[in-house]
This record gives sequence, C-alpha cells and structure tokens, in this order.
Amino acid sequence: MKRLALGVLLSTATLSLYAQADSIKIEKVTIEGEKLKEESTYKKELSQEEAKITRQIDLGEILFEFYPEIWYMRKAGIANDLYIRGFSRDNINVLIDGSKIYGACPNRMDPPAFHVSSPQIESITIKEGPFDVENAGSLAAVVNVKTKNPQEGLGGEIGGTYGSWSYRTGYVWGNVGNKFVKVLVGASNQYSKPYESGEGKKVTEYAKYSAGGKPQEYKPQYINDKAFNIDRVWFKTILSPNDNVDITLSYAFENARNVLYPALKMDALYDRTNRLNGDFVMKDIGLKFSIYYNEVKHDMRDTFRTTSNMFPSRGYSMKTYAESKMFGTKLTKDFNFMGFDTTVGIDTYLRNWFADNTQGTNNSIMIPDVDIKDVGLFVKGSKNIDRWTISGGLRYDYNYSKANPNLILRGSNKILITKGLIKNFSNSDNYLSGYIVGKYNFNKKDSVYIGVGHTVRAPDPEERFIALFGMAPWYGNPDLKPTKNTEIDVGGEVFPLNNLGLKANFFYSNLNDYIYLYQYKAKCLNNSNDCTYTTYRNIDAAIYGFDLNGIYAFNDKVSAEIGIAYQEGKKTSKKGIYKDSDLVEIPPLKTRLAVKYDDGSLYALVEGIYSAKQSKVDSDLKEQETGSWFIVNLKAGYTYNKRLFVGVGVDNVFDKFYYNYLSYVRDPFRGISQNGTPVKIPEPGRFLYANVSYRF
Ligand SMILES: [Cu+2]
Repeated sequence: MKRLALGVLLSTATLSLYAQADSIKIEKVTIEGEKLKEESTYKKELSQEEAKITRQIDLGEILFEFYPEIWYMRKAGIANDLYIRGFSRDNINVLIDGSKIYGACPNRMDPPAFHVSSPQIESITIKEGPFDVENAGSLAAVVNVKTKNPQEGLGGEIGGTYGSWSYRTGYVWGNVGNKFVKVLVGASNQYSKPYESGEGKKVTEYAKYSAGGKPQEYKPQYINDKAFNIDRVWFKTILSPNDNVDITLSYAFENARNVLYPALKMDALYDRTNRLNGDFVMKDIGLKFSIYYNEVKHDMRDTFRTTSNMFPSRGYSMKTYAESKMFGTKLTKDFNFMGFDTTVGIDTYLRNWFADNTQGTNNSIMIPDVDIKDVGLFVKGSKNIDRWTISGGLRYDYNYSKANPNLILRGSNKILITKGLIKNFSNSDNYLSGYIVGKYNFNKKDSVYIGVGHTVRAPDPEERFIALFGMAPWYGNPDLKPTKNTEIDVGGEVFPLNNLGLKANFFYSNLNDYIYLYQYKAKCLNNSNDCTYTTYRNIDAAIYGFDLNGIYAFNDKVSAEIGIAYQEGKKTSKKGIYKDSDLVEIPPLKTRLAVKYDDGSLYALVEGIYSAKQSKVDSDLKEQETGSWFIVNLKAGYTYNKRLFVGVGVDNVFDKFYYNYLSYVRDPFRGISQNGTPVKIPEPGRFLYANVSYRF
C-alpha cells in the first residue's frame, strides 16, 4: 500500500506535467465551496479529467468521451450540440468566461459551445442539476468554459493536429507580462474535408432528401470539398495597477466558413462571432463587476445543393440570414455572514435575435427582432459545520420578452397573424429559484450528499415568436410559461480501497411546463391541402437517472476507469394532445471503460465506449429507434522535457458504422426523403490523427 500511495503522488505529478503542454482541464462539481485540491489524487482523478490527446474537434465530442451522461447532436463534422442527462438547448447554460452566448442559427447550426475552441480553453467546469443561482436559466446544468489567462513572463505555445480526411488544425499563442500588465494573443485555423462513415461513404452522401417534389442532394463537386474552415483570433489582457485590483479585458473573433450540415437542407456560408468581456475585481472587499457583449452573424443557404439549381442567377433557392446579440452585466460582492461564505449579486442581460428567411420567391422575417431583458438578484452561501458542508442559494428574476409584430406582417408570414395563429407579441415573467445541498464528509475522502433545487428558465425567442409560413408552418407560442425544474440529487464518493474510487449520482427532475415541440396536421392556411404545423406547448414531464464513475489503480503506472450513465424521460401529463409518454432525445445507457498507462512522460490509453439501443422514442415527434454500438479508441503520447508533446490517436479503430441516438433532428429544416424517412448522419469511421505542441 505504501508503494501505491507513492504511485498516487507520482500520478499527481504526471497530471501537472501534462498540464504544462496544451490540454484542457475538465472538472465536474457537485457543491459550492468544495475544496478538492489537497485531498486524495484518486478523488481528483474522479472529478477532473485532462483532455490532452483528442481530435479536439469540438466541445461536444470532447465532453462526450469523458462523461457517460453527456452526448451531442450531430448535424455536421463539427459544431455538435451538447446534451447533458437528457437536457439540451436552453435547458442547459453554456457560458464562456461566465458570459452567456447564443448561436444565431434558428436550426442550431452554431450552438453556444461552437463559439470557443480548444487552444483558447484553460478549463471547463460542469455543474449538473438545478444548483446554480448566479446565472439566469441554469435549468438542468451549467457548463462554464474558462479561457486561458496571460501569465507573467514571456512564453507561448505552437501546435497542431493532422488527421484523416484532411482534418488539420494549427494554432499559436504567445504571452508577455509583468506584475502590472499581462497580454495574451492567439490565432488558429481548423479545417477539414467531409469525413467518411464506417461503410466508406462521405458524410455528404447521406444528404438525400426531397424538395419541390424531386430528389435532392449535394452537387457532385461538393461531396468531397470543404466540410469546414474556421479562423479564430483572440486577445486578453490583465491590468493590475496594485495588488488589490485586477482588470481583465478580452476580445475574440471567429470566422467559420463553408460549414456543411448534411443533416439539414442548408449549409453555413459563414458564421462570424465577436466576443468582448471585461472584468473588474477588487480583492480586499470581494467585489467583482463583469460586463460583456457578443454577437454572431450567420448566413446559411442551399448553394451547395441541387435545390439551388432552381435559381441559377442568384445561386440559392433557400437562405436564412440571422443575428444574435447578447449584452450582460454582473455585480457580485463576497462577505461573511454568520460564518457562511456568502455572495450577493445582480445579474442582467439583454438578448436580441433576428432571422430573415427566403424560400423561393418568398421572403419573411423568421425571428422577428426579439428582445429579452432579464434582471436577476441572487444570494448564495456555504459553510462547514462539523462534518457537514451546507450550501444554498436563492434567486429572483424578472424577464420581459417582446417581438416586433410589423416584421411578421411583412411578406407571406402575415397570414399567421390574420388567421389567428399568432396573437401576442410580448410576455413577462417573474420567478424564484433556489437550492440547498448538504454534504456529509465521513473523512477527507469519503462523502455523501443530498441536494434539492428549483430552477426556472424563460422561453427562448424561437419558442415564443418564431414565424415561418410555408408548406410546413412553424410558429411560436407567446403564451408559453417558463419551464420549472424541481429536482432532487443524491450521490457520494467512496474509496473502499486505497486504490479504488467510486462516485455515483442519482437524480429525479420533475418538470412543470416543460417546453415541448407540438406537431399536428390541419388544413393549410391558404389552400385546402393538409399541412403539418410545428409549434410549442407546455407539458409536465420527468427525467431521472444515474451516472457512476470509478477508478482502479493496478500499480503506480496502470489504472482503469469506468463510467456508466442511464436516463429515462416521461411525459407525466400528455395534455390531451400527445399519445406517447416517452420524451424525445433521452439518451440510452452508455458506458466507457478505459485502461491507462502513465509514467510521467509516456502515456497510453485504450478505451471502449458502448451505447445501448434506444427504443424509448417519442412517436409523437416521429423519433426513430437507434441501434446499439461499441467503439474502441486508442491514444498514445510522449512529453519531452516538459515542452514538446507528441500524441497519436485512432478513434473508432474497427471502423464501425454506427449512429449516435441523436443522429436525427426534430428540426423542420431536416431533409426528409420522398418515402418520408428523415436524413440521418452516421458517425465518423476510423479516424487517425496526430497532435504536436511545443511550449516556449
Ligand atoms: Cu443555420
């Protein structure tokens, strides 16, 4: 056992050594004020992950690999949308340096996590459950992505990845600073051709669908052209006029071009993001003020598809131009109140979303310049009492949303108002959120916890105000109520042996007024044919499940990791309009088993990821069953002199042909074949890649 204890210490050293070359630290936290650092290394390894050797395509794929309860929805070779414990979209809060950011695309081509890339990231903190009051609308989880801070001295890193199907990334960042001023500047490019599935077909070849009564697909010259090409630059400075004050200013720009979305009927010609953040901290009085602004401009068209042949002169038949803007402030003050480490704050944001849609000769405003204003007041605190750590929080929000009716009245959308489908153009909500978590520490390592929380999130601009008239009308429901999640979480971490650690969480989420898609057939508004309408309804639902993670050390170099997660989702009230009680997009059982070798400079890993079949699907939304699959990934890396890192990896070693359970999209812009089957996008086949980075 002595030797093992030593091994534990050695692997701590390894972790920090790896942290010196490019890597991302990922941590899952359960409770505020939890101090993990000085405790057992297994505990650290159970809670923290080091994303070092991965293809680093996007956050969705990186987090999917480490956490069995995290998934992604695939529509393209990149820009996967995160799913956590069966929750997605606005039900989870994805923040970049504490700032909210939203994609512009009404079809979620650019989910929030798309707007930051691996070389920019220092760490990712994931908090599952309704235990966040600092940020508006963290209904089921909050993911905070922290970007790298500039350090004192001179340094930087240059690196890149090369992989199958011309996947290549290159990046460089440099840092200069003293006690008073520190500056970090970076740039990167990420490029790929379309990947191939396990059956050897290009992902673009699966886009076979029907439009205008004819079969449609990619034009032959785009089957193996670019799949994405993304340039990014970023800048951050920290000014410290004295020991007590830090002023942080950062700016990032991202230009994604030619991003192909074979699951949908359009591709993004460009998606441009500007992000600005400012933080002002006065350490002695625990005061922090943050201000941020970000905007995304998104242009998607069917230029690369055969449908565009109908309008050869302008080069597209369908187009959406969309803009999302976000402005926010947060003021917080830390103090001690009756022994509680307490924080109070005011959190505000203004979100604006606009989208203009052209289909054939029809032009209409799809998202009618919707403004959402939110003001939130919160207080949270935590305290250690004997063996207990108690933490709690409370938040009040006022939320006001409004659309511009004149924009809906323009063009063909007018009929949605004149026929009475859209009646209101604004709504306001007031609500309270809060939680309490108690953790009992048996000793420094073993603990159990129980938490109860209630959170609320307001309907997003699309759910309340989208307006799109056509063959398949899609319209918002301004009367939607905010979704309320009342959840109980129970879990713990135990170390029954010195070299064995286990961590488990169970949750039951009771959802009132869960916002859900509603599709129905009725007479079209402008003729006597049948149309399929898509809108939103509030239902009551429940999502529950568990995840389990374990680590076992064979000796000081070799260890095994296991992860299992399972969730179920049910409509608890079908409101007389739904037939199936299964909720849509609930993940099947997923497990991961990995064996790792790590001696401080040489690192190797074999991992298997298994997904069970998903047959609990929502037939109300025509969700399809997905078969089970099992893939194996291999990784190896070598760190030389703490500066040079070389890694190689093979994902999906056996070139399996398989689909993620989220490979269909509930989206109205999804391609549907002439016999009614939706386009599904398989996962990549065998993917070889190599990473090199050098820290200077
Ligand atoms: Cu789009």
